Amino acid sequence: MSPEGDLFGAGESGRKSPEKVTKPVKKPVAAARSGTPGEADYNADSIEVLEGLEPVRRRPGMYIGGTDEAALHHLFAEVLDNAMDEAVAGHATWIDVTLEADNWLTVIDNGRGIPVDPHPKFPKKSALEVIMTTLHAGGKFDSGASQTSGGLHGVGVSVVNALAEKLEVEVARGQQLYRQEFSRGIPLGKLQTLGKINNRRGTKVRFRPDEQIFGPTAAFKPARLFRMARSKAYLFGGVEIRWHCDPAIVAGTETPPEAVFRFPGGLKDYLASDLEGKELVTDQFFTGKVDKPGGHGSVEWAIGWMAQEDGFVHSYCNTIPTADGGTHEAGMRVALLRALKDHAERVGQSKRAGNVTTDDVLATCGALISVFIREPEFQGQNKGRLMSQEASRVVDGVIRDAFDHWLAGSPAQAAKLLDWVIERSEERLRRRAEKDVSRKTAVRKLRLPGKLADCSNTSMADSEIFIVEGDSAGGSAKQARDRASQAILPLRGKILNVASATKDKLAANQQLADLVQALGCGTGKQYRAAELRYGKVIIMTDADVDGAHIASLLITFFWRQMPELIDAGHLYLAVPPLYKLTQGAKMAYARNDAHKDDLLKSYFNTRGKVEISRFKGLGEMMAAQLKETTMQPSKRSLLKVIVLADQKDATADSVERLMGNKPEARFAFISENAQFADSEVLDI
Ligand code: 0R9
Repeated sequence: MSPEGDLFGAGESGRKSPEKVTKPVKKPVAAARSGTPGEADYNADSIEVLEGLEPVRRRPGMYIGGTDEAALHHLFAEVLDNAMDEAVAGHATWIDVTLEADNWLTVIDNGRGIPVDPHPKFPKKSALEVIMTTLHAGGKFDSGASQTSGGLHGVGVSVVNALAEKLEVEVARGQQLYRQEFSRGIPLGKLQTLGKINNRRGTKVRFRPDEQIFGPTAAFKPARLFRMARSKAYLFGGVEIRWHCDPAIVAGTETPPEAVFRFPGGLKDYLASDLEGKELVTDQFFTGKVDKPGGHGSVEWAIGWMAQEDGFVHSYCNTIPTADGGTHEAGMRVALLRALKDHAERVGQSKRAGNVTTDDVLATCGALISVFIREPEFQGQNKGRLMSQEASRVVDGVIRDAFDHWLAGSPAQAAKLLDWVIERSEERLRRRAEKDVSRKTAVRKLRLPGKLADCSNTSMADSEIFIVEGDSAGGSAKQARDRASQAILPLRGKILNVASATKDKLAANQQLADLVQALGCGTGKQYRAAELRYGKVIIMTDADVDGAHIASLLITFFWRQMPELIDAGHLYLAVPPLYKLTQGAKMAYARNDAHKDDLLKSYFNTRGKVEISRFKGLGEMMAAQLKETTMQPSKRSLLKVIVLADQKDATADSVERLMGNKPEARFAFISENAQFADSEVLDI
């Protein structure tokens, strides 16, 4: 490469960099070799280097987080960050990025140039060679200007060198042009002095990632490089980044082959491009930039509240994305919340704003925050969290003051924002309350008996439960029901007669325990009306004597254990048919013999033959029949079980006599009432 070549030609069209801090260059190291040595041409130094960078090649994941696409692009981030450091320190004004077709990537800056003086510790080597071949070497020579501590949070450019099949560095410094080449971290020769140059300075790094590490198909993605380069320009308004890409690679894509990124508006421009076309809560963004006195760092931010979208916070330290947030983000969150609450107090809204949290403030806001600090400390898996405590304090102070001013300066905007955030907090509380209810419901559902086929409605008013006897009736009822509003609880076998059972027997009875659990309202003194899960509790038994017996046992249970449930009018009896009557196209159901006789006389033609079939039980009915005759609210009849207020004692007495554990009382009752009894009819 000739010193008059185009190496830094790109810079001529750019702005001149300030020369203020350029150090006097010591005698350049003379080129030691004329040719380019092959890989096997190791000398003692190269073996030393190999040992130094060998861990990187052996375990790249430890240094760049893997060997995938993200890791590959980390190489670019590292080189770009070094160039950015030089720009942020005020020594470079432009950076040039070029992607070639065969995966060669070049980054050039117009900074001071990497120092080429002999290294104090290894006087035989230049500083440049040492930083290219020694892990974590950057800091040792760094005059302190480097703020990022290396793009990959300290791993340094030597890692890129170790993982590059080939890497070339050119430095223009002190009117001389220098060059050195490396392969897989090993110098292919000494630093060469190529000759004199005028009015140019800076560093160029050109490299091709090693296929041995990243695989033969790994290739830089132009769109990703483009985005990374553009975002750096947004983060530091004082730099111009020029993008070039072989047109063949981006043909047919949205990535242009050439672009210039220069955003003096900094984060404000960045946010404007991010939120382009989105509906905003306030017309203006809340933005600002404050340099700490004495050049000790700076804070820049841009925040906009969106009306429809979920929010995001993107934070950066020294232009490096801090994906896991950290102290700067924490400072911003606290500042926004406190300033907004202070404002709420000033405008007499402190009560409404009482429950507002940082999450409410940030829920729909797009926020960018960027800090520049010396010697930042990072933590986390990928060192993506800023830990420097100072950042939290500084950001909190700076943003709180500025937000106070912003809110006070435009009351209309502040009112809109405050309303918006308060609504978010109210909505959050509402959602939490709903979640609590559904969690409680879910917990209760878990405790429901296994054989209950519950309905999906959760409100008592919109749901009813059918207590049916036997699995086969339960099966028909499940098919016939409306799943949303009708639950089915099948009970198997005879129900315990609670009027004659001991307390122990009652407590041990699984059927009744299931029933109590399904209803959810407890029994006896523990009865809680508000917890009853169904508005109608419907006993549905066969329309025969056995069915009537079971119904009476269940009613007895409710009378003894949940009298309030009867008093409140929740207990019903279903009225299933006993007969089906057909005459030609005419059809009717009769619930008992008397009803059947009535229908025969009044509904059917008395001269014709009427077919009468008797249902053996609910389980034998087709689901559609059961639905139509007994369960469907619009067609069915229900009998409400009531106890007249003035007959409570008489009822208690009758239940005791009929159902109690004194057979002689029952016998007497039957003898007295036998004349009125109709064995097939249950009239309640
Ligand atoms: C194209 C990508 N650019 C770079 O990698 C790059 C590194 C770099 C640099 C310095 C200047 N420009 C750079 N570009 C530099 C110079 C001086 C002091 N610190 C930094 C100086 O002139 O005194 N360096 C980054 C690390 C080092 N230089 C060092 F460790 F070698 F000092």
